[in-house]
Amino acid sequence: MEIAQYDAIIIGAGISGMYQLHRLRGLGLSARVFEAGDDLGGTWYWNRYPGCRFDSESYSYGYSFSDDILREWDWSEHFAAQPETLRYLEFVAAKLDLRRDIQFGSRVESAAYDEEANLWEVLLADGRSARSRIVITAIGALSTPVLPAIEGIQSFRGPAIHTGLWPREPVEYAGRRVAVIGTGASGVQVIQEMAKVAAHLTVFQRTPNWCAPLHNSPIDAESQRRIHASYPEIFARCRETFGQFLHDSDRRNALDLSPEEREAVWEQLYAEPGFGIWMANFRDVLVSEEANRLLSNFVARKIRERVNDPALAEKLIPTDHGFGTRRVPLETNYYEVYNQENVRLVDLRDSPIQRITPDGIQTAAEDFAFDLIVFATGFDAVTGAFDRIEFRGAAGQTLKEAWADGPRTYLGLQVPGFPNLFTLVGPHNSATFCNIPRCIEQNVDWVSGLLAYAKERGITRIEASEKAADEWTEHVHAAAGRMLFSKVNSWFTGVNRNQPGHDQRRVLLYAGGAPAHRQRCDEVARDGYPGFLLR
Ligand code: N01
Repeated sequence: MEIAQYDAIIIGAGISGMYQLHRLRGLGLSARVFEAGDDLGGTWYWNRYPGCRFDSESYSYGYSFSDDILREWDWSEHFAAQPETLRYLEFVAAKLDLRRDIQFGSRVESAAYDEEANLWEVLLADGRSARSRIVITAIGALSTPVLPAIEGIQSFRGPAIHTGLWPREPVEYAGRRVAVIGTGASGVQVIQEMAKVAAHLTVFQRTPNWCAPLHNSPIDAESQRRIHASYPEIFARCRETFGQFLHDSDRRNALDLSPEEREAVWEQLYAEPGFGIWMANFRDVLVSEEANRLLSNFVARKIRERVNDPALAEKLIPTDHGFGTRRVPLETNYYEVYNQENVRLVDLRDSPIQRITPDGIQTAAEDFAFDLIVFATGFDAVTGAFDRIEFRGAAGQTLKEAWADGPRTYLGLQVPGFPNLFTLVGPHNSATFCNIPRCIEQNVDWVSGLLAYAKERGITRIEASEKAADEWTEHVHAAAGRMLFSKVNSWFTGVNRNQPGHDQRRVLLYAGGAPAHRQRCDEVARDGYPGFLLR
């Protein structure tokens, strides 16, 4: 059987894979996208749980590269829900005629570099294979769902579904007895949605998170007109902010202001839509324990005001980490849900789950019966999607082995020993800590620039040097070390209590900010790609 060969193979047909395909076509390269799902959309294909929506302003999230796409698409809400985002990505795919180069239902199992041929051999789960000179991973940072390590998990008789593997068919929850395990961003969204109609909703919380109001609203005709007229300013603003959100940090320090002055700012941020309370806050609140404590006290007061039962409010207030040191779930009436008769919080710190039974969940204190269990238990973040594929590099070493002591990359985009392999959304580049399509576009554009440079010069082998990777990795560690989040267990630091070997914190994210990452990448491009061995 003849093995298909392409200039480039892209793994994943989400936001990054779709745009990368478009750019490779523009370079005149043949490309094939292998996508595990039956359709495109990545995150927005898999996470179709009730309540799933943006925490980024819709118009700051869409692709910026095409005036036609911008002109022809109207977002209906300031923070659009998942079905609309998926429709948007389908619209983009149709507009750019992307589907003809995407192969669905094609999970990549391994990719091995053949030094002699200077080609990657990519093997799919169904046994088919293909070859290419270049492999580009577009596999997401939060795409490997993890079920909780709870005894009896397979024994439950009813539907038991992870938020990140939500089926296309409707799941009945109105009038049912529902359990939700997990209170991260996914849990919060699903809880506040299902609580509206479930007969009874029981939330199993192990660690409370600091949540803040989303303040979503429909986009009226006048706002729509203004958004369309100001796309250049919207994207220019995003380019300059730390996480490429519309919210830019306040240059002042909370600790330099009087209590009245900083409280006035916090009141305003808490009342504004989106991530302002996290991203537009004083610049010391995510680096100074004292400033962070003051902000946490402010948000704790808000939670106490919103939850009627004072003892319950205390259970919802984090005590083991400060505001913003884990990803802040944005919410709509999340805290008020706990004032409803049909909702109950089970604090697993008081009574841990012992097992899942055919009828429901058993804690140390009680037996619960359910019709549906929702696992909002998160992902094997950032490196999980890489670990699922066996990447074998030039010296026969696997990527998993190369990253055994933590990821080591150059610019978060390449790894020594893995020539012509590019990681669009992966450890140590800004995309994992970003209004993600903004950083995706940045990374895709940069990789495409490098491939164009190589094509013009007849370069067929691109590999990051050991020295460049050491320096970048050291820089990434130093940037993370300054931030309070690096001292907290969460997916940011790679801690996952459901997975053996994931109990130590690792440096996964680039915390130097998206503008700094772009500047560094642009300098490298301008200077002829120092740090890469080009042949
Ligand atoms: O996952 P998480 P997520 N028993 O890891 C709990 C993005 N996102 O899917 O903290 C009981 O944050 C776990 O408890 P603990 C966003 O970047 C974006 O919610 O480990 N509980 C935690 O509460 C987000 O940060 C959007 O003690 C268990 C929860 O499950 C990222 O995805 C929307 C448990 C997991 O929280 C991940 O969010 C949604 C167990 N055995 C997500 N195991 C938007 O943009 C785990 N937990 C809108």
